[in-house]
Amino acid sequence: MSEICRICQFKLNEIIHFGKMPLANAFLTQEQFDHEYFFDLILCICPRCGMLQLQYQPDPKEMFHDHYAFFSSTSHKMSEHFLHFANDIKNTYLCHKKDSFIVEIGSNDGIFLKNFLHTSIKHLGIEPSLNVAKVAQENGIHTLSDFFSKNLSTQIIAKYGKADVITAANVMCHIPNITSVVQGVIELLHPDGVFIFEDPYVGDILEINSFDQIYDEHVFYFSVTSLQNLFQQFGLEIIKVEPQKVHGGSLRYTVAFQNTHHIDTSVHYYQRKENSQRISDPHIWKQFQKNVHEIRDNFITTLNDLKKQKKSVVGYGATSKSTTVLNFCNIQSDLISYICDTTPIKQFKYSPGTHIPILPYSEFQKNKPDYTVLFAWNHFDEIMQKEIDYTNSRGKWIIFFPQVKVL
Ligand code: DWN
Ligand code: SAH
Repeated sequence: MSEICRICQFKLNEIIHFGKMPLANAFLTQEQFDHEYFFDLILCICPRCGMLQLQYQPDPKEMFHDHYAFFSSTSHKMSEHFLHFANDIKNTYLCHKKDSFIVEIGSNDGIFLKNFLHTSIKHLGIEPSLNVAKVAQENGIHTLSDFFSKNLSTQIIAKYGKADVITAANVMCHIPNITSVVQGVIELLHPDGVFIFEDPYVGDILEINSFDQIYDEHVFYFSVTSLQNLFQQFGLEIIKVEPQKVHGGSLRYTVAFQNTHHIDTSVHYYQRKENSQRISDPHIWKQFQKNVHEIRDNFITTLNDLKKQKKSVVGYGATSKSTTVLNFCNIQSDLISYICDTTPIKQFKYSPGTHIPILPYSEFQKNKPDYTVLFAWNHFDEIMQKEIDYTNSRGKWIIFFPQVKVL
């Protein structure tokens, strides 16, 4: 257990203890039920630097390996999101440079870097989960299958030189030794280069009660304030902050060496906002804790009522996030008969901890249920577009943020 802050070594304050949890992406077979791994999921805050973090995170090698279950390209909207992201970078930072080089940390199946194929921009992805990295490699995307760290950046420089842009999407918040990552970025980044990353924003988690963002892989929950505290120790600064609609509300941070770039007003805007919200104050999180318990009770009551009425209820999207909800609420297959998901590696397995069957999407198409719990709520627009016939034929959706609701 790490009861001290991973960044400033100050004693952490507990915000909420979710109880025992399995690994969010450890979908399993029946034979594996008896050997399932559980750990204590405890969200804490550092009263000194304001960084929210897990008290304990399982070993990264247990989570990211050669059978990692999340493939980024399962969402068309996310593919569009990364196309726009790539175009922004090309237009803002790379168009006037010759021989430019971009590195992505946590490149997964190549959803972002594919936009740099067939251009004059050199690219490299760093992705420790071998099975997803292989998909990228098979599509011609240069990918090194390893965990990014200070040591790795020395090897990258020796082979490819310094990077003009380093990106990371939904990755920085996964890495416990974040100071080694920042040191690696400092070494790898060209003196006038930029490091751009995005992650779910703690302000949105607080605002909409999205407690399902809290699971093993997400060791940190960033605010602008806590990140500034981190970066200033290393001679870096945030020069721009841009809100993103993806993953239930994220922020994109552009970071550079101190005094090399103009600081956008968005940075001051978020700092002031977080100050007035008192986002780093442990007391503010008491209300969040209350809301989370209320959502849990209402969700269980809703599902029990539907069971009494003999309604059919299934889940949509076997997300990592659903592992927290299902285990925290102890929901099993008597309340949700299966979860449909388009990812082959998850299909015909069982959800971690509460063992609900995961079935292919075709099952949902064949037998339309009365009620569907939208576990992939962050892809709401995309899924509503796709399922318009279900909704029009009186299929009901259950969502749980900011509170439990039947649509
Ligand atoms: O941070 C992380 C984010 C980026 O991705 C990782 N730690 C793990 C993962 O989190 P997640 O599993 O909660 O991500 P998603 O994108 O919410 O997962 C969506 C799931 O739903 C996937 O398994 C694919 C599935 N899906 C589907 O079956 N039909 C998704 C869509 C859009 C669909 O139409
Ligand atoms: N960037 C993608 C994937 C996010 S999921 C997207 O936004 O959709 C998190 C990814 O980070 C996984 O593919 C995981 O294997 C990778 N990852 C975890 N720890 C890492 C590390 N230390 N260095 C690089 N990648 C890492």
